[in-house]
Amino acid sequence: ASTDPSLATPPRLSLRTWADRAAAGLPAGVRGPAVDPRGLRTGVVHLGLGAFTRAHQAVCTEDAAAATGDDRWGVHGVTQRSARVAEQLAPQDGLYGVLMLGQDGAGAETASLRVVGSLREVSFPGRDTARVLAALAAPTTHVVTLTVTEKGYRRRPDGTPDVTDPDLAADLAALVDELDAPASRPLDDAPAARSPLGMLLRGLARSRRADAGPLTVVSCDNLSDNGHVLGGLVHAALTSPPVAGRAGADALAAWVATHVRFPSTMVDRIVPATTPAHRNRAAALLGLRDEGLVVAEPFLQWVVEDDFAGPRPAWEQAGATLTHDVAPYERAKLRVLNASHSALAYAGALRGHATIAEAVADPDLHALVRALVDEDVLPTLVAPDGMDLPAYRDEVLARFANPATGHTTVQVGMDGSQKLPQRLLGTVADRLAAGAVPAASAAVLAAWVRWVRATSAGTAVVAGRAVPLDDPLAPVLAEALTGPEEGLADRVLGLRQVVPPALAGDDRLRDALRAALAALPDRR
Ligand code: CS2
Repeated sequence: ASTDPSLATPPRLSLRTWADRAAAGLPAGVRGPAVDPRGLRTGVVHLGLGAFTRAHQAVCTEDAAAATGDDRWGVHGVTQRSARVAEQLAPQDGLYGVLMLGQDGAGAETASLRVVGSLREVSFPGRDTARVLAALAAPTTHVVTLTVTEKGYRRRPDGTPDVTDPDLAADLAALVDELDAPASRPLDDAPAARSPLGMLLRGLARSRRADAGPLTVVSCDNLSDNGHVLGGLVHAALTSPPVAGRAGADALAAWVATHVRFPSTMVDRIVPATTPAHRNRAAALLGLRDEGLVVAEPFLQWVVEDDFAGPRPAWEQAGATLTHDVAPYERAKLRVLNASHSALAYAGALRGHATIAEAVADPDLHALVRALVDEDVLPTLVAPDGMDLPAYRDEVLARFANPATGHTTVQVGMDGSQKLPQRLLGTVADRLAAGAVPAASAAVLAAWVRWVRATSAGTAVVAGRAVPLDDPLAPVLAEALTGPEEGLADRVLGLRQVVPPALAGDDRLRDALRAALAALPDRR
């Protein structure tokens, strides 16, 4: 039987198939790498090779290389726990597409695709730790970037690293072993790194040992003050047990203090999980199958603290803002965008809305977000240079309303215990300190609590599917937050891993949360 050739799976994206495709002429809306990937050397190691960095930093880094002709800035991407992304990208020579989905002025959907070539090497720690450590210690590596999500930092509420975390503990043991090793001992049998912080610390130790020169470590996660948080974790890990007191630990801490910088950054781009439908759509545009495809809205923003120990890509030539003070940008983004996102995720999912776009179109939820931003958040912000905060709010809500990306409430709702302290509880603390009761923030907290209860009880259903609780603290949350209504607000505020002590004892917050929980009963 003959098969219809139009139904055959198209060939896989790679340097060769891409070159053939480009030679045959590209359709409108499809473009290739801004630089020839084969000409790039590796100057950046990225820890946490998820979808976000592929749609954000890797794009800016490529554009910076294209704008300057500087070929030092290929990226070596390192996955976290799974080999999947490495397996998707290795057969594609690191090439992947960014499918940009938006809306034109008349509300019609727009789609374009860009193949990115800045990712030159891909590693999976379970297999390639020695290779990653060597890359971190290479004199040609000047910048390490990270997107490892909030939970990836293994940070205790007091800002110190959680050395009881088994993965970090294993990495610290490996670090101690290497610090104790005589300079003559070869280090090529390194155990696999299990945590991003552990990989970084071990890489820094190797870098010092190799006298590889200065290094800049750039956190690109949604943590307030992310650079200082990461620098603080590195410092604390090196100056407390089990590492402190080892021969070499003090020297390494001192070397880090003089050779390594940890600038803060604000990153922004909505990047939903890639679905099979997205892949089919990209294949239709590209004529090639792309297993590494990522999806993004058209918007992209990056604000980077200009505090580098050595050379860096000229990201300012690729649309990034280099500044001496990232904090006001970061705070505005976390408190306006991310807090509203979480509000829509929890309140939306509880109402059965599958996507953020559906949730923000629900008048009650739109009103909740407006109250959150206008009454609680905006009074806590100082506008960064040239920024109009109400206009920023409107732009954020318009981005949320873009239905094209299909960003889901369930995706944004995951890891609430890690996200809410960063995006919501700072606002709450500031409003209480100013003598105001943040009622809308309490309503968002209540929505999270209802979502935790529903997901742990198995009664959360979105788009016809039961949704489980997806949170690294799931057992703790289920234990504390399920059960009787009586005392629920106290149990929420008593969550030490989530709620800082100053808020836990605040009667005004307790009353506001009680009222909010009463107004939003469990759904059955
Ligand atoms: C979202 C963010 O999933 C989430 O928690 O709020 O990933 C958000 O899409 C990005 O921060 C946008 O820059």
